Amino acid sequence: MALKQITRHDFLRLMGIGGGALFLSACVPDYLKGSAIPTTGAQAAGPGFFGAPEVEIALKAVKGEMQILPGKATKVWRYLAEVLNGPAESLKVIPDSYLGPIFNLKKGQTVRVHFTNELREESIVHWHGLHVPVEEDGHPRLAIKPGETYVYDFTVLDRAGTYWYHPHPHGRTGPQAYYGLAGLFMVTDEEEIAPDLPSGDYDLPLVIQDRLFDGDNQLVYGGRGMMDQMMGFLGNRVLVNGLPDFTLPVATRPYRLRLLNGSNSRIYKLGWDDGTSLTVIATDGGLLEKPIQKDYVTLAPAQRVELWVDFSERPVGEQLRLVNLPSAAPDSGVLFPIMTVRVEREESASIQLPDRLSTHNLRDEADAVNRRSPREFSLAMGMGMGWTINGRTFEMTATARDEVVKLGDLEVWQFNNQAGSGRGMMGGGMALPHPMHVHGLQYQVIERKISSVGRSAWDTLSDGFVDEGWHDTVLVMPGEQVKVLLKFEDFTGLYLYHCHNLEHEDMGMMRNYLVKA
Ligand SMILES: [Cu+2]
Repeated sequence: MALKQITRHDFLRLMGIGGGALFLSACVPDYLKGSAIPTTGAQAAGPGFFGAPEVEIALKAVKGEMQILPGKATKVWRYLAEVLNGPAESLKVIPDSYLGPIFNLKKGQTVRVHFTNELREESIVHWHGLHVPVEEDGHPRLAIKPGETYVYDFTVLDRAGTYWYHPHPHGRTGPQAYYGLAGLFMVTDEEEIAPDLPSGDYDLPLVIQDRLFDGDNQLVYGGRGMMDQMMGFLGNRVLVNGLPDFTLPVATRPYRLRLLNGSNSRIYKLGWDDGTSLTVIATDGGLLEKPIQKDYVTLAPAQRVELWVDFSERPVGEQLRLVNLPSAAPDSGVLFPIMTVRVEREESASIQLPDRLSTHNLRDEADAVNRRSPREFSLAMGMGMGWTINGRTFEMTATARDEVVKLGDLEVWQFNNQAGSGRGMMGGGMALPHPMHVHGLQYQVIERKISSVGRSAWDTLSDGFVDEGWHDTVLVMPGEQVKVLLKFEDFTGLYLYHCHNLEHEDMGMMRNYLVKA
């Protein structure tokens, strides 16, 4: 039995026992296990907590069907979940959607998730953006076989924000997410409650995904072979929360819209079709310090952005479209609709956009241990190997010498997207945008530099970058160098960093980094 990997029979038995059971294995090498370093503060019960968790959830990945388009139902893969113990509101189902239930947890809560794989292939769940120990992070080496259950134990340590969860088995993340395996993971805390933000029915998640359907209403994936892998999957139809032609009925008042780009590879340039600017209040890692106005927002795969949208000046009956504006992102030359908002009823609300949203304890680049020579990662097409990071592709448990970091260190990482030779997209110098994700932490984006070769494409998207605040995924355009500032706290062991274009990731544009004590 591998680490915390139990059979169905054990799962049922465990249910009878209740909390407190810990599944530790002797067969996993120490360096892979990682360890919990006690954190300061009374709140930090820490991972591998003892006693019963405050919230216990059974989650499973299954195959099913959804009515998405008129006519025949679409075969999908789904996450289903139920609360075994704890508040019922810990899970919220999005009606009529293949998306998994929304986890709805409070900072500081201890959580146990029993994940059962009912697919016909290996899978494992990654809690995207969360600061959890390595055994809870969904590394592909922990993937479980059909019929098996993996038990996650962790404390929600992150600040309030819109995180998410999705599969992470090596080589199959793209198709598994594409067929429907993904869900949001919301965290709330005291700081978030302080500013008067729209809540309840006025706080809405919007998961944006592109899909391709065949004439029989079935999802098509990988049909273009090598092209799909090199470019990343690009669909011809946008779904919001799993629904086509999404229309959002609203009242004449402010809303909080939480956007996740849950697409495999598509980059969106989001704007309102009447030119209204967007008010951004949060990023991957939660609320910004203060709202930011943008003409448009660039949202790469896995990124989240939250908007404050006030419909109070709009007459009942008015329609507004959120659209993808033309840009140099792959397959994005034309404007296409994302969703329609329809003002349906009068309603007054006394809340106003707060000047201040939260306080960030931002770090200073001057304090980084490698401030003079950042750790550099070259993103490029390798000869005959597809996309590479520093000339390497994924190895399940290996780290190179330059991928070992020290617990407690603050570091600067610099992603260098090679611009290519300018010989065209499919020539020797193919260059594409890469949304770079680092597991287990939130970082700051501190600097961008664009080469003259990449400048014209960059100019079509760069005003939409929201670099303020906390991030777990940053878009690195061809010819661009992006510096991020990250700190390795609390946990040692093997984490991942990779491109979140899921086809690039599945091809191996992913590596481990090892946090050593
Ligand atoms: Cu990539």
